[in-house]
Amino acid sequence: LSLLILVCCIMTSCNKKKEEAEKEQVKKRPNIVFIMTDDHATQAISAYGHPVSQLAPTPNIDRIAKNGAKFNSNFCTNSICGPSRAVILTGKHSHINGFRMNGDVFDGSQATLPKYLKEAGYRTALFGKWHLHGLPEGFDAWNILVDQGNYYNPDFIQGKDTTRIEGYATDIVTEMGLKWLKENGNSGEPFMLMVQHKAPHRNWMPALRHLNLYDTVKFPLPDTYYPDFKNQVAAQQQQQTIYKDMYEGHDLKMTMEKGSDSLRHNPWTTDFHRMTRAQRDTWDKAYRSKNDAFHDANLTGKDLAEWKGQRYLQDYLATVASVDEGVGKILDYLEESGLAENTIFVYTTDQGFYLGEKGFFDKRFMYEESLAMPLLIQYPQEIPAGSEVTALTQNLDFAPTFLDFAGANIPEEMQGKSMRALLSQNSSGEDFRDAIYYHYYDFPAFHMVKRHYGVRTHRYKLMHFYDDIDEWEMYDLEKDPQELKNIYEDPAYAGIRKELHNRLDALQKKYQVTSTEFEKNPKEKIDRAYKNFERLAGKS
Ligand code: SGN
Ligand code: CA
Repeated sequence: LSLLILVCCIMTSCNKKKEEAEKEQVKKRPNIVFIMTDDHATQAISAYGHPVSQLAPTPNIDRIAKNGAKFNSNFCTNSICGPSRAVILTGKHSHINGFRMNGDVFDGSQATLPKYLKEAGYRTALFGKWHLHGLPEGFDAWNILVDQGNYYNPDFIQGKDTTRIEGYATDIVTEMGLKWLKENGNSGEPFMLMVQHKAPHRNWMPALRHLNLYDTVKFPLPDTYYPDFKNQVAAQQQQQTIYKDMYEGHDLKMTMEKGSDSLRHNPWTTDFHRMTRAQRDTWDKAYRSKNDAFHDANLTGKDLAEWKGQRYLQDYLATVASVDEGVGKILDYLEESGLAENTIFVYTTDQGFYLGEKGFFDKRFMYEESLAMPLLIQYPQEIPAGSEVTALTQNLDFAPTFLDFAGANIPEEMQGKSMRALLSQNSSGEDFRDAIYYHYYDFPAFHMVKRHYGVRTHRYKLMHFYDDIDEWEMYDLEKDPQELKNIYEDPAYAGIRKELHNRLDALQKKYQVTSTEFEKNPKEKIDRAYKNFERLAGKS
């Protein structure tokens, strides 16, 4: 009997040791804090060096670049909100995960990053913008903004309840993330926390403390502010030009006349009407003198167009200020609590954005500003401080990368690649991928950017706009980084054009793009949409 007891004791102690060792293993797996904003242009992050961002710096976001890696050629696969988020969750292109455009409903039953991480023993949490319709799956805790979310006093969905929370969306979402971190960060299990802001999405409403932040700053407008769109038919027909398509009230916060606080064209009651009286009073007071100065100036023509560009940049960048403060708060907490060392900290946004390049706001096009996504990652244990990654990476690669770091299996069916080796070896990654594939579907829709797909290599880009037009565009990004000269018909580039077509065909084959992906819309539907948007803009 005593022998039996002895054997039992040894076995129990062995098991305990094993359990402890396993726990230790689990503990060592990195946490992931993923902060994603909505529509944050690379040009508006000072670590990327664009002149606009130098006048409106983002010191906290820049900390990540200093401590870790900055990606210089990171791109989305489909430059629009819901689709980018679906790609990030699944590691699969839009035509495979089924979420091609904003109106689609995400099939939540499919395998996703949080589900895989949960299986691997991670705790998972999500706060803020979801925008995939349906409710999140695979998260232990979540609280999401309704649809696009509102800047002031936004409605949140948690479980079955929808609740309006008084305050400013960016601050509320940051606090939700922090609270969860404080309660769960040191539980011993690894975790993934996703903090997803509305800012700096349209209609660019800054926090009350930032309403006058950039009033005295004159931001440089791009030298492509007045393009001629020669041989760029889709660009000729878009509706996202600052000085033609912004709503003077809703977007630019312009008032009817001097001394008045009533907004000019503002087709929705959703944004300003939900402010409390006190919030609205502070708001009106802050905008009154700058709006009155505008009325006094009597601007027309280019002066007016440029004034609008300035107002847009001032508001847009002021919404970024609270994002940056929030990032700082979360970074501070990770450092103070000792969690930073073992946490992969990611800052990104759902797609790029225009700050007046080609006269544009919004995104959607496969041109550089909206194709590019800022991406900064720090992880002191594996990523050398101050790294720069020039490999052609995509949002498609996020899920495989996080699973790789978590020591979990990367499912075969994921179409992206782990970027872990790029990060840990600080290799230039020239051979990581020689070309990326892109496909945008959301037409006819807001801003009327035509459906298109294409390929981008390190140096060239080829794209095809289809549906109610049939137009090819090609750019030499080394000679023409602003993509002003369409060289598709240029005989000097005939060889390269052929090569790019071959690459495109090969990528479509690799990613299983079938002919059903190129469906055209009925002409009546397109005509109706043009009319509807004209009416909404107050032009007819
Ligand atoms: C809203 C915006 C559009 C924007 C889409 C998609 N208009 O409709 O300007 O392109 O969202 O944005 S708004 O006046 O209602 O804000 S996305 O980031 O969600 O894809
Ligand atoms: Ca977006």
